[in-house]
Amino acid sequence: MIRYLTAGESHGKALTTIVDGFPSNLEIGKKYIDFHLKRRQAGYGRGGRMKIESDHTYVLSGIRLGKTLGSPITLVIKNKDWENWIDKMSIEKTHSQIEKITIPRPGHADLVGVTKYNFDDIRNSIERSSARETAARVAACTVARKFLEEFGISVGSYVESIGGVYSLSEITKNLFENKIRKDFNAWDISKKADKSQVRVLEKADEEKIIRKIKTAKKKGDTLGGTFITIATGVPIGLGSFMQYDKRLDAEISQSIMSIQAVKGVEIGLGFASANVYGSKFHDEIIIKNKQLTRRSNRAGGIEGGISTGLPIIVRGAMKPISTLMTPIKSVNLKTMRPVDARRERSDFVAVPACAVIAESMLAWSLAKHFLLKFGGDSIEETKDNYDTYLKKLDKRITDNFK
Ligand code: EPS
Repeated sequence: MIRYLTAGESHGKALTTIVDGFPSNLEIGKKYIDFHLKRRQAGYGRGGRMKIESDHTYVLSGIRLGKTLGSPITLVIKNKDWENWIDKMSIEKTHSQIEKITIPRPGHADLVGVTKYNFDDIRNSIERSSARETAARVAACTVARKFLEEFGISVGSYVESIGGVYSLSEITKNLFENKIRKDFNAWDISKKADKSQVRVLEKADEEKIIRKIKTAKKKGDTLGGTFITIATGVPIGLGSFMQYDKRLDAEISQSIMSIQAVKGVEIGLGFASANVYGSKFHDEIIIKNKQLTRRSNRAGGIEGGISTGLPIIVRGAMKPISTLMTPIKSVNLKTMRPVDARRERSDFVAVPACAVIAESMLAWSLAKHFLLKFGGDSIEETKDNYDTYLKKLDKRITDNFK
């Protein structure tokens, strides 16, 4: 069983993650992890913080001579901005006058955090609830991504809309209709999206979306959006219907929903499926090139909590960032009087980054189920287990139903 924890405050000295349970001999290096960390930092609409940080990892354990040891992998990402926060984030009591934050931002974890944890300073809530934590997640999940690559499984993502302005790509339609090339690779989609400042696939739509973000910025407002994350090369059989918590769709939904500011997740055509006849939704089972397959993939690659062997398609919705430069109303907890919510340096839009985080989280969920099914102590043993499964797969149905 793989697992990871993250630790660290947004303006603390560093973010840390311990990744546990991956087999030995997986080839991975700092460069590969840093590459994906950099992708998380990009995107038009981010705030001043991303100009300060240049996220990269310090590997403290678990990797030797370019390969995993099977031991816990410790990754540290320093917060450069900490230098500017040494007093405010002091571990020891300090004699400096530290301003307490008393005005919560609607939509952020400020009010629930101080209520739940009995704080007298909203800063104590802000620090850990901040999406800065996702840098550590991306680092951890990049180990999972590399692991999946060894088995021909890749993940990718793109932005579908920001602030209601859509970039509708043929690719989305073709994915749901199972009309994609056999050698289609989810990572190729990400590579294409990464070329756009807002991570859309249609270059022509980029301008419209940037204009919308500029308008939001001018108004001191923020925007959210939707993104799609995909995995290809996933074999049939990951997940299970035997128990509620073994369902692959449940696992994936939780991991996407756990990303800060995500408010909606759907697998396949999700919500749209509720509005159509069954005959217009379900993926017909057909034989193509002597193999069982589906006419469409509206289920998004999962039926009965188990992967079908078609691409996994997940759509996520991110709410607008809750820190507004033209704030909405709140209450000063010190005076209990109505006031404007507090301004805090933040992003205006972070949907492009959120898509990268979601693709990383998807990689983690898939690696977890892959290892539950095929896990060995070394990568070689895991490959043997997987190869045996694949070899017998086609014969299973034909033999059983003879
Ligand atoms: C950050 C995500 C956002 C940024 C943060 C860095 O976090 P939050 O959820 O708190 O808005 O705004 O930067 C800051 C906290 C800051 O001081 O600018 C990230 O993804 O790294």
